[in-house]
Amino acid sequence: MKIVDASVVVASPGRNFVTLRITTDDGVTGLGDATLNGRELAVVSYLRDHVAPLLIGLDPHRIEDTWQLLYRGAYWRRGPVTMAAIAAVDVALWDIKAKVANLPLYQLLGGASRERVRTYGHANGRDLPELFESVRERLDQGYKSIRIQTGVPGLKRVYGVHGEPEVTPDGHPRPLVEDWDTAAYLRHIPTVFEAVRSEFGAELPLLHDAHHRLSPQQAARLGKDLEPYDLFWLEDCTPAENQEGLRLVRSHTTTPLAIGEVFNTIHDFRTLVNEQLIDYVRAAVTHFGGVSPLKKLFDFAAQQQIKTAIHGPEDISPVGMAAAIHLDLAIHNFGIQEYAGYTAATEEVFRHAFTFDDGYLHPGEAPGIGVELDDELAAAYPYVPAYLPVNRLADGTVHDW
Ligand code: EZ4
Ligand code: CO
Repeated sequence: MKIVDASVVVASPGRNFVTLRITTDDGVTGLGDATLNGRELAVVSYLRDHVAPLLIGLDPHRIEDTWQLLYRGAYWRRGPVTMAAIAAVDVALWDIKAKVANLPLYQLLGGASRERVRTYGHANGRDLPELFESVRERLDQGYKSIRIQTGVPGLKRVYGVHGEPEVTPDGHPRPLVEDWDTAAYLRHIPTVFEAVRSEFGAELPLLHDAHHRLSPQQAARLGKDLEPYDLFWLEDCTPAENQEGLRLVRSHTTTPLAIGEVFNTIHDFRTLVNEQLIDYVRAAVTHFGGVSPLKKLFDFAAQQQIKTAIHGPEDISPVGMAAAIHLDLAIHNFGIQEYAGYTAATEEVFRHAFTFDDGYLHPGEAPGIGVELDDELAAAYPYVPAYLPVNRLADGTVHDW
């Protein structure tokens, strides 16, 4: 069996998605997600110009060898563009292998370790009434665990509470500018969790994403202040390139910690895992080089009683999400899966076997990862230039977003 084609489809059914399709001489096809929010076309070029020509003629069954060839063969290691491109190849090859075996991918990863995959959803609100309404909406949809994000008094726009996109006079989009004040945030968030607990009770698992905005000392204080509200986790409390910074946070609080959605190799987690500084590893299949390296990370994390929580925002395509759900079902140290859901247009472009029911996901029993891309429909949603927001302090200084 040989690879005869590797092509990239860019579609924007509500937001941009980049999908790789690999085709074999037997006519079997596999899909991989290569979406890197705000930098999509860099990965498109990496795949089209540099990777696709190398794949032609290779044996699609040699997944590990192809992964090593792309990772080591580039010489230039790591980074989100490279690792998103390699991820798309890895997942497309797993899709092909599982289709040829006539098995859903999770069966090739060891088979099911559970019946269904627990999820959490996002609740957002500018103020408490809006937030409570959002929580109720998620509960009505079946979610059993909920991430809480709110506005902060005095700030106009904060992560998770969406604003209007901005456009230059010549029509090119600009990143939305949000504003930030760490002191106001640290004062406000514990009052939000107190209110949510008194409205929704002690048992509802609650999460919060600090989105890389705090120093280790500030994160330690927030973790302590949130202890009475029994969080499921506090996410990305610091920009964790400085892994050693988590020692300070960890030594001051028992609030569980989750980190890793912007990481792209196991090396980014080395100190965090070896010293058991976090409780959940949060890398995405799409940004971490695929199912193959993510499984290695999860096995490494398991040795320190660390669980998994694959990144699953709206900007991971249903292809990347499907791969995640197969892995979630198969591994032993699964923790929880983030699942933001998709627009109706996205659901039409990407037909998927995975299901969301009563707050739980299941990958389905279709051979492969169980996703088909409708090219004709995809072509009706061309690429739309778009950026992630940026953050500035009151004096104009850029802050982490
Ligand atoms: O901001 O994926 O936990 N989820 C997140 C996401 C990220 C986006 C960036 O593209 O933090 O919403
Ligand atoms: Co996050």
